Amino acid sequence: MSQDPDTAVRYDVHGDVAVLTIDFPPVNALGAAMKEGMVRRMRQAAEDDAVHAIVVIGDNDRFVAGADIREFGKPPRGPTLLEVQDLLEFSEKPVVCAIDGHALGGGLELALAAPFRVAASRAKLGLPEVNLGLLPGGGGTQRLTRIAGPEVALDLILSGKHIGAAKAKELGLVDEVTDADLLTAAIDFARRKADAGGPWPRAIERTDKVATADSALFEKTRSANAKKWAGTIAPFRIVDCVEAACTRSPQDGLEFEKAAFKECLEAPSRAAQVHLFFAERQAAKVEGLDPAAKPRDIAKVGVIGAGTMGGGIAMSVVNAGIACVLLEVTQDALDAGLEKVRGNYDISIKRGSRSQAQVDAALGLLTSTLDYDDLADCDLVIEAVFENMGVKKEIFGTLDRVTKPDAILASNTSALDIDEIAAATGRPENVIGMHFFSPANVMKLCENVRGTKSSDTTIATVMAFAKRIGKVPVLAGNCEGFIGNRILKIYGQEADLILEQGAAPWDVDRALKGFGFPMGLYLMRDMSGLDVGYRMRQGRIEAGTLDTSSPEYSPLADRIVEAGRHGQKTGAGYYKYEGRDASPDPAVLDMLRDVAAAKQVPQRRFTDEEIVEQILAAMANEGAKILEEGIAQRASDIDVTYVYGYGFPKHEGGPMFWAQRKGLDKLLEIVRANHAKFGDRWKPAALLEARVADGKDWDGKPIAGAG
Ligand code: T1G
Repeated sequence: MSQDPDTAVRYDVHGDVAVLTIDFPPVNALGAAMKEGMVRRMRQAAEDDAVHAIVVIGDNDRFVAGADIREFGKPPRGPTLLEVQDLLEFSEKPVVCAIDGHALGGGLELALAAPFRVAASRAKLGLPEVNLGLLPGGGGTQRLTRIAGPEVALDLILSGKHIGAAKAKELGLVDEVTDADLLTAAIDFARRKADAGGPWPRAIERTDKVATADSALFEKTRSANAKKWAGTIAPFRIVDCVEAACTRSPQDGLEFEKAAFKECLEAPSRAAQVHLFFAERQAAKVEGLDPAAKPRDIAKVGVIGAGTMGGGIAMSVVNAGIACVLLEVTQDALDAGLEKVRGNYDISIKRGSRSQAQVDAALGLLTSTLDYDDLADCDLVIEAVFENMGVKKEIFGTLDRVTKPDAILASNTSALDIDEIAAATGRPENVIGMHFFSPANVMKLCENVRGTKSSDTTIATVMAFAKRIGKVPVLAGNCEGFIGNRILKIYGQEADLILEQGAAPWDVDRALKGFGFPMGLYLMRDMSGLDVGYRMRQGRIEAGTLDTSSPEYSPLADRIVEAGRHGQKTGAGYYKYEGRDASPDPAVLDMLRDVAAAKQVPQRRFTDEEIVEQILAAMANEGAKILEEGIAQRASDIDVTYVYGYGFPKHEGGPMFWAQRKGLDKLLEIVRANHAKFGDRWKPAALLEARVADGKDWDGKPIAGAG
């Protein structure tokens, strides 16, 4: 949105203090107009003889949320951040940045270039660029390190976390914290500094915190994180920049950071992670909802089932400050569930991710019961029991009787038919799926599944509630597996069929890990246990819903379980184990060759790239079918689902982003070639063929330039 620089930054004078107010919706990002406005107003204040000090403050109760991410990849416009910072850093009159709301990324870097900072006690500060595949490119790696030291700088910049005003003051990032009116406090502070006289401090010239830096710190940080950072650039370059702040002159350090920032800006991971930034926000928006369907207020939540999922969901609820009643059917099960919850909190306290006070507050909101009548005043009830439709229907029938008429009833089912569950109640318009991911108190994704009769209010309410409890909500249509597990099935099926063509489980795991998945598929299966899947398949074979003669069915997993190999817990699965150490097992290869021979599958060798391309192409083709069926609202929702729920590497943007960046025409080529080779499971999605024919992207827009 182009805005007039003079409205983007207003100019007022309070006595002898100029106040520059940034008003650049939606979050006061450093857009071209805002930077131009800052340049104009700083010059105006410098030339105004009646002005002896300058305060910079943000309108809308926030300071500056960083660079305007919408401008990345486009030709730069207007003044640079550096030009604005120089006006603050070399001002003859004292400049005070008054921080409320957020000072993030370039916003905090702008403030660090000023000699002084006053923050409202509720303010949050941070350098979250790493979440975008970037690093602070406005001097943040240099100034923050010179103010707070390399250990603090590495912690803040590598994590991208936000810190509160009090912590920021403790670290020396702000000079004063106030609960009073921020503008008044900042003006008083500025006036006091003007009366005291200069010269004004410049963070970039400080040496006290860097002169004694432990040079081994940087190599230690790199090697400790090498595996986690594989495939990315920014974290490594952040360490290099913080090291440069300790080993180079201020100017050299700024130049070093500028080059490192450019490298990250141009890397493929930046486009992928910026895509996810906007995709995550888009996913929370539901197209076509009745605007009058406002989210209901959720003051009390019931959770049915105190197992791993139920306990994790209850924790997410009380962590967000919402009362929660956890229901189980036996006291033993309830006690065990509560014990697990307390254990999780103990770990958080030990790790320092939660304080004792925060845990006490959360547990103070958690009650437990064996009695359904205790759910009578809940606004939302989330069922999280095991995946048995009969049990779920019985529970929903009971909930329908005991809860208030407008209570929303949600199931945490990962694949079962929401309409069938809704039909067990007299209020299908209030029934919906809320599919959490284990561990539910940690994993960000909440896959909300709309039933045919789910009302717009029900949908709007659970989408808003998921955000409120810190989740990333995605809305899915009601089909088997919804978005995530439907693609997961294709992912596992294609990998299994690649094994039959000649790859070993450890080849596939190596390829997936090299692409950026946190863990290989077969190692993960061994960890979760192979017998659960076996029993489900046997049930479907007996029920006649799984055709073992189908080319999509691979008997290897069943042969492995029938050989008593249930995974890590039995010392053997796809791998053999010494404790938790997994190693390739020739016995599995023998089983695999027997399976391949019986199915007469032609054998071939695979490179890691070919394994990844085959599996991801199958996922993207299934994603196209999910899109054309309206199960997902937009391609980026599929990316959000897979990144936040299934560990798809953020620096690759998600399966649909991966395909689009490869080229939908290239994807169609791969799918068509496999269709000719393997038959129907590789039938190209009609939407994919249409998009390629029209030269459009997944969402039907003309293909934009890469990046
Ligand atoms: N640029 C452009 N648009 C942004 C934006 C930004 N920095 N931040 C948010 N938006 C949009 C967002 O897409 C949404 O749009 C609306 O604002 C509300 O956002 C040089 C290079 C500030 C904590 O990473 O963390 O500085 O969907 O829903 O929940 O070193 O936005 O309404 O159309 O998130 O109140 C570094 C990113 C940039 C901060 C507010 N800064 N933003 O949260 O609102 S890189 C960031 C946030 C940088 C320098 C480098 C959050 C927020 P729409 P929202 P919110």
